[in-house]
Amino acid sequence: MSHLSFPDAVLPRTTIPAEPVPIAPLADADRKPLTKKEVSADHPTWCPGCGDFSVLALYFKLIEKRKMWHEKITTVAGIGCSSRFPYFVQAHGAHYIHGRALPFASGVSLSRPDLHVFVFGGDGDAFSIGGNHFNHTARKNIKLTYVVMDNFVYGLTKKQTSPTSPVGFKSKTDIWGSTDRPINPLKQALAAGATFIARSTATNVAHLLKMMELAMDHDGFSYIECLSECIEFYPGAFDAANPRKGGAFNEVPADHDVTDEHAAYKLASAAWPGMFGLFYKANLPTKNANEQKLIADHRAKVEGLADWQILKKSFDRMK
Ligand SMILES: Cc1ncc(C[n+]2csc(CCOP(=O)(O)OP(=O)(O)O)c2C)c(N)n1
Ligand code: SF4
Ligand SMILES: [Mg+2]
Repeated sequence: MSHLSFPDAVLPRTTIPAEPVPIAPLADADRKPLTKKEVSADHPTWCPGCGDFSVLALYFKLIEKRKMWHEKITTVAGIGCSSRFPYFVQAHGAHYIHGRALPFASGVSLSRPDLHVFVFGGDGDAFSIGGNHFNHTARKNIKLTYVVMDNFVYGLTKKQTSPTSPVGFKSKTDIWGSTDRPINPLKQALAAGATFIARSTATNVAHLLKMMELAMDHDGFSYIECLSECIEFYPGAFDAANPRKGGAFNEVPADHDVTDEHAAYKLASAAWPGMFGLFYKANLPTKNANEQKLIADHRAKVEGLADWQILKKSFDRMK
């Protein structure tokens, strides 16, 4: 007996089936909603009191409420304090390159129609380095939800002026105060062709959750501008929008026609602290649907053909 063989008495008695036995997947109706404990990963490394905590907590709530399962949750971000988001979600996701979260998320969205992709990030990631991608993802109407946690500053790199910092904001890049007019993210989203535009704040949790649900249900590019305070480098930035700090949370008027682009633009021009709610929603074809149609049309043209016949057709076209 070689040292590699075993006497019969110690051989395992389990019979290995020739074919793996498939485990029947649980029907969605039989699955329990994921709790925060089941979907939260590493302990968030944000500063205590950072507005981003509440956005994360609401995302967990949304996952539970809308019965999203681990295999369907896709959270993408770029770089920044806010962009650490996917680290803290125990599911699929990517912490991608600075400003490039949207192209990455677009690829996921276009190739996996069964998923709803969420993208989270900051004002620098969205409107500085990622500004071009914001415009193109909006105009292409790629189905995903983008929540910009806007704190009017670069938090991760310790206080530089961002595209949304107000004139006069003193930072490491503008020690005498910024002289550049900030962008208005709502107007930019409208001009770029976004088909869902909402505004909320991390301090009004019921409102933000409602906006996230509406955004998720939108068939197209849904954008939420969410004020989220950086208590370290811009404390008090959003007090004017917080009734608990003596401010006013002015909602978009109930009679606002969300399909009216010009009315949305006008509302987006309201004086600081502006309005909160759904500004604009249009039902237009998504790139996802357009691409699926293109693929289906091409497949129909070559149905039943062998690979060599498809190749020959291509060569014939080139003649
Ligand atoms: C290509 C590149 N340029 C610059 C940086 C440095 N950087 C990291 S995060 C950041 C800005 C983050 O600001 P924001 O998106 O507003 O996120 P916040 O930290 O405020 O949440 C910058 C400039 C980088 N990581 N990569
Ligand atoms: S630096 Fe600002 S944005 Fe970053 S974690 Fe701290 S409070 Fe939040
Ligand atoms: Mg920021």
